[in-house]
Amino acid sequence: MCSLWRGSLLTLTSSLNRRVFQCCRQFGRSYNIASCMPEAVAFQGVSDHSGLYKFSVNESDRFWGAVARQRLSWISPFHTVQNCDFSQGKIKWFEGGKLNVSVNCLDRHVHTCPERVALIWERDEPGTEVKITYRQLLELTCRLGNLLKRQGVRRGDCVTIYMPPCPLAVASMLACARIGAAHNVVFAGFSSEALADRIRDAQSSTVITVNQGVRGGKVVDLKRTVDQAVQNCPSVQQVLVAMRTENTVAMTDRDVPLEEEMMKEDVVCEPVAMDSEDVLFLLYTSGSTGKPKGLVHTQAGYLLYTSLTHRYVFNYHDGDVFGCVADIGWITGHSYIVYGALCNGGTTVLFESTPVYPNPGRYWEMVERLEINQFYGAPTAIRLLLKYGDEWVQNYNRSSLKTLGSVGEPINTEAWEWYHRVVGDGRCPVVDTWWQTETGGICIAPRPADPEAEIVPGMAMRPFYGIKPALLDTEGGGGGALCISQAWPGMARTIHNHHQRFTETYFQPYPGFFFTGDGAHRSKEGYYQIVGRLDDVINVSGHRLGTAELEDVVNQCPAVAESAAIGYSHDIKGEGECLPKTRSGKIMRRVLRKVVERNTDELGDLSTLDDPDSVHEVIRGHRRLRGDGKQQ
Ligand code: 6R9
Repeated sequence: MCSLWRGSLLTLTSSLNRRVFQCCRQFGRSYNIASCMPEAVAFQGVSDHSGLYKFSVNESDRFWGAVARQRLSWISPFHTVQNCDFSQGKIKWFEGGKLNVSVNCLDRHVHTCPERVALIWERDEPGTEVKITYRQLLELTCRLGNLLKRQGVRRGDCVTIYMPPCPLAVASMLACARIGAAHNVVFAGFSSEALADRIRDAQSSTVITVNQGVRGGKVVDLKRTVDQAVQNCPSVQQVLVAMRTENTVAMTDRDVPLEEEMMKEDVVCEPVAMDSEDVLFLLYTSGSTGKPKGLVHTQAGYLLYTSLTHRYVFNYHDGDVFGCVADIGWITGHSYIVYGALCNGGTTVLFESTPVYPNPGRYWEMVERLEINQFYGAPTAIRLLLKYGDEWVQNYNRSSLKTLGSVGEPINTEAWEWYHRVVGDGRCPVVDTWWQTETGGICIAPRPADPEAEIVPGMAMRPFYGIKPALLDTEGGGGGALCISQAWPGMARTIHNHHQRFTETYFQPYPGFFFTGDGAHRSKEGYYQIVGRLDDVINVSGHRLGTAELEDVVNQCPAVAESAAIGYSHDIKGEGECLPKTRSGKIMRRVLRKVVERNTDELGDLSTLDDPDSVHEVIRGHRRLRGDGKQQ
């Protein structure tokens, strides 16, 4: 009896062992799919990352339906997950659903953790950060929402916000969302003409600004720029002015002192039930042609997509401090400083300064002081800091860092390696995230992936859940025009007032696909590498070369801080260290092209340039190189 018992137990344990072993083999590495994404437990047959990815693209309705029901708070449920037709540029998600974005970003966290810090405002003056809890941010938002209503702003109106990163800017965005108005944030480095263009196109009656901005120790008269802009904007009836500095500014009848008036308002503001496809915001982005496009993002799909990518690309967990150093005036600020991070109940940093103020250690001193866990920045800043040497980084404790992110341009291998080895001490995954204003959120990035999956330097690598890339017009070697072959919830819905331009730009070049305007390669492992804008592709002796690849080589030279490669009909003979760059750090190649084509009378719209003088310097340098204009 006893031996029988022992025998059967042995049989039982050995069969269990075998089952466990099979289970591990079947799952590749042994991990629980719930650790990949809790929602995935309900997806039959999904047991690892690649299974989940396949499910997300093959069963896209089921995937997005489940995620939307679980991650967002709905006032009324949606009846249709998606209703999209690329041939008409029709993109609709979660129709029938009603929700309020500010409730998803604020109220529900106030219920569970009112004293959690929502925003850390890293002011220009180092060491003077201000922390705002979820409860405080909800109060600010409600007061502002009530003030906007008192000033006549209605559901469907569009409010232009011209402010540097600060809590009142975030509260302004959320106040619009709360009362059903759209916002149009204009980067507070744009000229009065660029601002006026955007106010006019958005038909705003209300502008919110600050008296002055402070950046890199310099005071900028933002209210004055608004005054100049609104002279040419008949739609504007009022300008709300917050006080960033103590200096008084001239106020007109049109101007409303923001803090003073909002303090008169109630801290409760009833959120409006918005349809999933109502407009959340417009965001203008310069096209390669000149006239900026007001891309339109809507409520539910955008919020869901930014929160999901924020959670899984950066492996963001409750309690982490998320440090994105972009400006709120760009899509990166909208999606990862504001909407994605707050929807996840995150603590998010608002960075007002520059990477080199008061010295090139600023980012890392801030990482130490705020104990930042995810740092998200631009290659252009990384390249700049790399040239100042490792000491500026090593002076500070960066042990809080878990993930490093890069966005905006291809990150060259030298900068990637430095970011990984020096900033991250070789222990943090670096996620090179590819996306656009048009895509709403990150579309290609090394994470999420299987645990421990490899990351190749300088490659965005893996499509996110629901993203199905396609390379068209391929010319052997796996390169081509990067398109996306099915809709995802975060994509832009139209260009404000120009739906035809929307379909022409994004859906007509490759019928049936969304065309990104970028070129990409796919490696034999299936990883994507972005090679830059397609209009920047250089053809040398019949070989298709990406600007990024050339710049990569030039940047290896220690004397070069940054470079931009462009194609023209002569040999490239030298390098410029002074580049026409936009305020977000992108090199304006169309300007360089005009210079080398000697077409300097037709440089086009330069309003987004950080330093317009750089163009003249490039022109002078180019003339010297060509041997003309030697005297200049
Ligand atoms: C998020 C953002 C979009 C354009 C995009 C591409 C370039 C962005 C990139 C990248 C290579 C990356 N871009 N991320 N290129 N690798 N990781 O920057 O939006 O301002 O609209 O610019 O930026 O050319 O098409 P946006």
